[in-house]
Amino acid sequence: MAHEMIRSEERSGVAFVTLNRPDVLNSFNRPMARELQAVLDRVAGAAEVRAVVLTGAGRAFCAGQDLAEVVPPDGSRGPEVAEVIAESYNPLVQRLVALEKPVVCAINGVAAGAGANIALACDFVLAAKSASFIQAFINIGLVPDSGGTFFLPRLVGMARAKALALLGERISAEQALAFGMIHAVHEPEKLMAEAEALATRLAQMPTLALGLTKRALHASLDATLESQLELERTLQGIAGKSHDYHEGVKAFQEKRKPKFSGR
Ligand code: T3D
Repeated sequence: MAHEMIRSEERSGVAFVTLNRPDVLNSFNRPMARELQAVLDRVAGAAEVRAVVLTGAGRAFCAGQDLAEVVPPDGSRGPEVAEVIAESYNPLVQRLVALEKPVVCAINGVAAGAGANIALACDFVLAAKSASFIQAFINIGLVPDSGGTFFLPRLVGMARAKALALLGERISAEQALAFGMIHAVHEPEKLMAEAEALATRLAQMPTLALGLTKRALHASLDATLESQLELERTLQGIAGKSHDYHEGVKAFQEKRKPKFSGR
């Protein structure tokens, strides 16, 4: 695609999306956030894309907001912080959560600030052993954004979430794994192959059911048992009418591997 700050290519049903501002550790300025939003919109509407890998170019995953954009070194006035959140980060996190296709985030280096929290909005986070995570906000006098105050306590518990957000210290990929913040850690040279293998496997699964499962799990975070049971009934009603459900059952009965089309 003709994007500059976001590279995007597709193969075997997987969209590989790369944050591409390596000189500033792939930090987000507003054009890059807009490009990523546009890529996610395209992926959402492309039936042939059945899984996504999100990663960063160069030595970092993402250093969060480009601080030169919001506080220009020449002393000129940058955009309002709340405006940047509304335009850049909230729509990104909402798109990642609402995308009814699995997103594998491959953390190839440091993930700081909004970069760390955008990763947490993905469905699987794989990190290189050399990668690290920092809730960098407090170090510059800000509060965590991009869903950090929502996802962190749910993933790691309140005590660890407070330590991460209030101290702003860097933690290693291994620590993030031990905290239950991420899915797996790999040797740096194997990270992309592992991410591709997982995404390719997901791209051959029943995409509709994966998307509905993702929707149900997210809805459970602020649901009652009653509302969740009702949602499961509704979503199962949709999945039960899918081509892949019929193929799955037929394959089971015929003692063969199912061939899911995503429909
Ligand atoms: O509008 C708003 O502000 C609201 C939005 C908030 C969302 C947020 O994400 S707030 C948090 C913003 N991010 C940070 O505060 C992180 C700042 N960066 C760092 O703390 C460190 O760079 C890292 C821990 C991420 C990595 O450290 P290190 O030692 O590996 O690299 P470095 O030398 O600090 O950085 C390398 C280059 O990238 C350097 O440029 P130079 O000197 O080579 O020309 C550095 O200035 C640049 N860079 C790193 N992070 C950012 C950045 N440039 C702009 N913005 C950045 N966030």
